Amino acid sequence: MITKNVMVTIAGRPNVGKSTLTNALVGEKISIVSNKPQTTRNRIFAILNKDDTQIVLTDTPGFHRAKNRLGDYMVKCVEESVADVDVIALVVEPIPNVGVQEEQLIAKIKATRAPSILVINKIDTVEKPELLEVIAAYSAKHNFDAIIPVSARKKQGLDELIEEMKKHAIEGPQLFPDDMVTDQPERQVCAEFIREKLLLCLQHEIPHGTAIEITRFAQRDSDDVIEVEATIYCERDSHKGIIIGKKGAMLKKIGEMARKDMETFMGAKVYLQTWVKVKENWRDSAGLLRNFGYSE
Ligand SMILES: Nc1nc2c(ncn2[C@@H]2O[C@H](COP(=O)(O)OP(=O)(O)O)[C@@H](O)[C@H]2O)c(=O)[nH]1
Ligand SMILES: [Mg+2]
Repeated sequence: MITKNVMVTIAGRPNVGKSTLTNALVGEKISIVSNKPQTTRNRIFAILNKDDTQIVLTDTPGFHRAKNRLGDYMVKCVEESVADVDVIALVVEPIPNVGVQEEQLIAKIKATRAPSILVINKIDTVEKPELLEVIAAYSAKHNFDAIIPVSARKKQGLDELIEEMKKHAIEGPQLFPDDMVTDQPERQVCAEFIREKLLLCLQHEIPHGTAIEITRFAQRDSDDVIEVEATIYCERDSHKGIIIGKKGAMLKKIGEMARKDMETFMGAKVYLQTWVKVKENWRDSAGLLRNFGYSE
């Protein structure tokens, strides 16, 4: 029986592993991951129930300077998520000096006076003495309620982190139903899987200039297969050619990988069809941003 809840914002610079950690904590892939900054565009709720407590994690786009309307929206998502939370989990690299972005986030944490957990991620990449230096460097900057070293990738330290989050839970209603792992609709998660594969397969600015629109999302009556039709928007004709690839090879590869993730997420077979279209400057068009789900 759920009798308590806690809202936790996962904060941190791009690429520290916020989305990987969110997925590892929930045990399902909800938030897409890549080695490129600004992978996450929306605020995403991830929900996990542990004993009597519902933990609602907020994965956010990393904090950055907005260069266009899409950027404005992403920054707003971060600011709003820091405004109304019970606990802030600051995720950092296992590097023993506190970077400028971390300094800024720590200043925000101090300003909100919210309880804070320092999560030192990627401990699979360092030795113990180095980790101790990281702990010392951050302890000197802020009196964190707890410091938890983890490896989101290797799933180490997660139970300790969950226990720490639970300590901040308050008596209250169950906010989301038992079987709900995210507030994102399935079609949105599916769109994100395609974007993740674009980030994985394509270089430089191309994936950052893409957006996905799911134009059909329906379960077939005859065999329960879910039919998904998606249009990938990009900013230039030359990008379109690259996304499609020689004889359609790239688009096929992207589609196959995305389909597998969709099938795992929804527990059903998926029939995916994809198209590529050019829409210049969509990142600065309020109307198009709304179409792609990047608005309140
Ligand atoms: N070695 C290692 N890499 C990790 C770990 N967690 C995340 N990563 C990698 O760091 C990169 C950024 O991860 P992501 O979750 O997208 O970061 P975000 O931008 O903070 O959401 C990806 O290439 C991940 O595979 C970890 O615990 N160990
Ligand atoms: Mg992310």
